[in-house]
Amino acid sequence: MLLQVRMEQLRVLVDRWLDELLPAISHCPQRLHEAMRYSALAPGKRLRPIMMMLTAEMLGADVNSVKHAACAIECIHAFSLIHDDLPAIDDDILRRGRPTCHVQFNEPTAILAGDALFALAFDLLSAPDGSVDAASQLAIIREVSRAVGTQGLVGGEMLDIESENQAIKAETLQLIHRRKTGMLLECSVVCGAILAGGDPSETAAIREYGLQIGIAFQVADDLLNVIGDPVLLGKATGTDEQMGKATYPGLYGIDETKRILHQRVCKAKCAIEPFGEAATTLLELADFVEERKQ
Ligand code: GRG
Repeated sequence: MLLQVRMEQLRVLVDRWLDELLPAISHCPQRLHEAMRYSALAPGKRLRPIMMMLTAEMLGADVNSVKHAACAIECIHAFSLIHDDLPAIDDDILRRGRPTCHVQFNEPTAILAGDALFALAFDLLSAPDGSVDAASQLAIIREVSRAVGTQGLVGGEMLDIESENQAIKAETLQLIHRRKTGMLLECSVVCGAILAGGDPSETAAIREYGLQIGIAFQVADDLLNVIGDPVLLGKATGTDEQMGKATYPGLYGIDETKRILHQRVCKAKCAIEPFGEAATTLLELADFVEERKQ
């Protein structure tokens, strides 16, 4: 099956799950629930849950078996986007082709919607689930906590802010990209492997795939911020330069950045070669990360 068709099937499934698991607007506090649903259900790629589902599938599990964890990761992603767009951080007005959460609602509501999505994520990860054993559930909670904390998203965002308008070294830039973006993508595939009962060597190979794809994804994001189409992306371009952000095109130029991106994608594909034909979709997904326009 074509990768695009499979991704679209899984995206629709994730949206159905999210619609079911997010609090209803009719429940109090209605405005908060409206803001949570506005951001979490906005048209995005759902790449992290899709990667988790494809990893579980590669190891022989049913995609439905990762439902709660997949939605938890997407809630955390939506949370990070809401907070990233706030006036105190990037001050963006457009996300996923729509006004950002604080523009559509207001700043306090956006902050609280992000916080509530974060809490919902851990509620989903820890919910009693007959199909997952307690040890695996604890392992994924730990994995997600680490991907979000000071060594993950939050720490990466802090380093990113501190690096604005500074001349930084290549290693620092890589660290920022790995933490700010890479860790949640890596965590998505590792959770998929844990939930599917992957053995330690399988999980290590999948972690390496996630690590490389995670960095590649942010390198591609840097490129798209320079040469991408804002209509396709659903957000403004040129913002990194305006904010004095540390980026790969800024440090290496466009051509070298494309070469680095290709190198990361090759490393990712190499890591999952041992899975043979079962890895076909994740291999194609690696190419998608390199070639994506949105
Ligand atoms: C505690 C979760 C948390 C966050 C607070 C604000 C912050 C710290 C971190 C920001 C992290 C961030 C927004 C990194 C950028 C990652 C990135 C490239 C996002 C775009 O992902 P896509 O392209 O978006 O998958 P869609 O809209 O398709 O889901």
